[in-house]
Amino acid sequence: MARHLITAAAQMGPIGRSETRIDTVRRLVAMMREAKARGCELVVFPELALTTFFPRWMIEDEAELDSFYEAEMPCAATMPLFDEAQRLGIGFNLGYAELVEEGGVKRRFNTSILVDASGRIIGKYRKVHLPGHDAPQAGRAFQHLEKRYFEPGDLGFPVFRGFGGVMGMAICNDRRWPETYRVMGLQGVDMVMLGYNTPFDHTGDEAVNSLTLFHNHLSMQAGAYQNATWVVGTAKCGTEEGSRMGGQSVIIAPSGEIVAQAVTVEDEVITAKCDLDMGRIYKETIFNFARHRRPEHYRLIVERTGAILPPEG
Ligand code: CDT
Repeated sequence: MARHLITAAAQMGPIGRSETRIDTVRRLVAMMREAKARGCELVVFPELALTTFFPRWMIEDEAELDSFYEAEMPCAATMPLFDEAQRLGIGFNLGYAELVEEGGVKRRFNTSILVDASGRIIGKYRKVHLPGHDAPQAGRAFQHLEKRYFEPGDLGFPVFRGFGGVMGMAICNDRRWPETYRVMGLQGVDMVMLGYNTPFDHTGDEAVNSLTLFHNHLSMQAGAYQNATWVVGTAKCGTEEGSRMGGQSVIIAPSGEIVAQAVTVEDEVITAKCDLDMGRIYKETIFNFARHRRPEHYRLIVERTGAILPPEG
């Protein structure tokens, strides 16, 4: 029997700094309903989907900084999303800033969760690859202070059984690193869900910045194909508090082909009927890892040269 999973990427337009969780959750619920009306069983929301992308600012007041994080999930403000998921019988993947208190010490993560159709959290992931800086950079219109506001995820890249397959999560900058997909690929992942917030000015170099949308798809399409997995990439985009961010949310098949793509930079739901068995042909042939990967040789090459770079001269 084919394993079809009708999946939505629920792209978000900007969230203003003063927007409340209640307003934002209302937007998420509206898109969840639209996804359900289109027959979806799973909806993927963006990274940090409950607030504006606050790492663009240096925030010195701790109480103000804390206000962007969730100390509980669900809490009163996010409960309507869980209730609606349960009522509709639809699962979701949600990104948010997580605050944990351990022995009186605050720990902060850029987190996403996977919630099943009964409203139960069945998986959690904490972003491993944190871009940007830990201190403000001179001369920038917008900062990117993820290294200041989060610590690297400590959960690895786990996969979860659910939705008829093997499900994995990644968050934004993770999508640019082959290791992200490969670690999940080695665990037989069928679908990687990831949300992103990608400002166009993220490198400070105009030529590179102009390739922002190309690199967005390039990374995810390569990750999908090379690991024979579906990838659902969902943006928060548009001009948020003056910062322009890329959209073009996509659903990508294990062939590397884009099967659905957002055309606005606003709240927009895109859907696809994803055959979770579509990756099997690739997993059994060209990307049969057990037969064709040569990890012992990769290690030998690094050991012999003493480095990854070729020797000089
Ligand atoms: N949110 C996030 O990870 N954004 C980065 C761009 C900023 S790099 C300073 C990304 O890789 O899309």
